[in-house]
Amino acid sequence: MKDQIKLKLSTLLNNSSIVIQCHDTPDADAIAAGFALYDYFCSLGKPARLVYSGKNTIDKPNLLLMIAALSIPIEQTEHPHVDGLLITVDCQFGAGNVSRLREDAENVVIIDHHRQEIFDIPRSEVHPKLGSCATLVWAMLQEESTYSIPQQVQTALYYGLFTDTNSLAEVGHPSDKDMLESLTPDLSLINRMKNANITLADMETAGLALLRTSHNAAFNYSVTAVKPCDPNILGFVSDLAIQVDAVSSCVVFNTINQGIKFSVRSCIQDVMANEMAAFIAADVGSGGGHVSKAGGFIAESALRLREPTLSAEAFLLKRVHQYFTDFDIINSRNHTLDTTAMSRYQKRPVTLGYVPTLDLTESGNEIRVRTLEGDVDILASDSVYVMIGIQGEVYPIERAVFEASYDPADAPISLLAEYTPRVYLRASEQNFEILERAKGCVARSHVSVLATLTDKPTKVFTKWHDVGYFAGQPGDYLVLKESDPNDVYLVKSEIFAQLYEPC
Ligand SMILES: [Mn+2]
Repeated sequence: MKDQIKLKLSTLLNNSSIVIQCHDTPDADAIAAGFALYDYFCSLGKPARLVYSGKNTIDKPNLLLMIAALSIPIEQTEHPHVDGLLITVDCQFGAGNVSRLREDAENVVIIDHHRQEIFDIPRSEVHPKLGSCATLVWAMLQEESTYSIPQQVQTALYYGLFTDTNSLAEVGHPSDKDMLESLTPDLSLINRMKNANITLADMETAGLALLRTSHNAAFNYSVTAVKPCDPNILGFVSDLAIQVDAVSSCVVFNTINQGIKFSVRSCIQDVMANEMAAFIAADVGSGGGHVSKAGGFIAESALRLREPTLSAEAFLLKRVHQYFTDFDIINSRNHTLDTTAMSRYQKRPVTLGYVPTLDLTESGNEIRVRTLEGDVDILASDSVYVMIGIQGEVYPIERAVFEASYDPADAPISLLAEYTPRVYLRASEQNFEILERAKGCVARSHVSVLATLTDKPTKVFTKWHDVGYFAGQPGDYLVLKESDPNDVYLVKSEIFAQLYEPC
């Protein structure tokens, strides 16, 4: 995470005053992220204000409780312009869900985790894969050694992620997990807020939504539209829908806050909820989570550009149906690929990383490696090594296979990864970046493969993974190892040329 953040908060301290603005009709995540920034600046003696605008005054019981119990000094303002630095959190200055507190875009900073829709503000930190804006601010605060996060701010950050991910059910990004493990929130307050979250009107909305479910019997999916309400209702309805025998994956959505918020659930291997959520939001928003529960958000403005005449419901139904009809599914153990149409390539001598598991901990101990794709648990043993690919993917490899396929290399390892994998050792309560212990290695070049460009979204069930699959977009490469025709996998278009060359 930290190598992805360009803006250091301490560089903003030279402004004489700072206004932090949440989106209109603020939610817990916007308030939490704003409050953490407010506390950071104030603790370093910088005058700051935490504000929101728009016609709706905060009135949800859980938010009122959060603000009172954590002493969050948020104010509603209609002042048309502010001096000093303006930071918009959980939203983007100039977008439709946040009132403009200033005519020009000068001295503005954006800190947000939605899909980028404003491109003319140079100081923007926009990370759409994160579960909450609270996570982003937390990661930025990790870079500030002069500041340690007080407990009421920790509680706010925790609650921001909690409410943005359907009570943590849809958490998927490794940085979200890192933050959860590092915080010590006031759990009794979290519990009180959790039980003041849904109104009687929300409950009635959930009941009505259940009557408006459309079901597809060919693919066993359902789509449910919910009237505007608390986003947690989406999780509640989808958790119920997935229990129906004729439903093996479902999408529940509503339109709020200038966009579409949706939850995805799946209980079958052929559909990973996080990957389905990313597919639904592709080009118009962001989606993610984990294999059985996920969610996402689509910005109204992006949807209008792409599909000017479709309603939100029609768009959702179209994308969901596309998801079930567009994919090629390839099972590597049992495929009928036409290898005569594929070209021959060999592996380039790229430096990968490896660590013998006994360099990390004693034999028999559990090693958890946290990656962008999820946590990988490995048992330490003399015969198991850990491999680290150039995109930060991590997988165990038999020592004997490693020694037959790779040569040690002195060249440094560099990753093109959004998140540098971390090692968690429960036995000794340590955690650190895996690259600190990794050595370099290079594949022996005699490995040759057959590969072809895909022209459709493709799911590949590899021989290495019993659960789940790899999902690729058109333009990715489908690769088959010549020495083992059952070893089929996908390589992202942007890294294929770095890993393989024609032969
Ligand atoms: Mn948010």
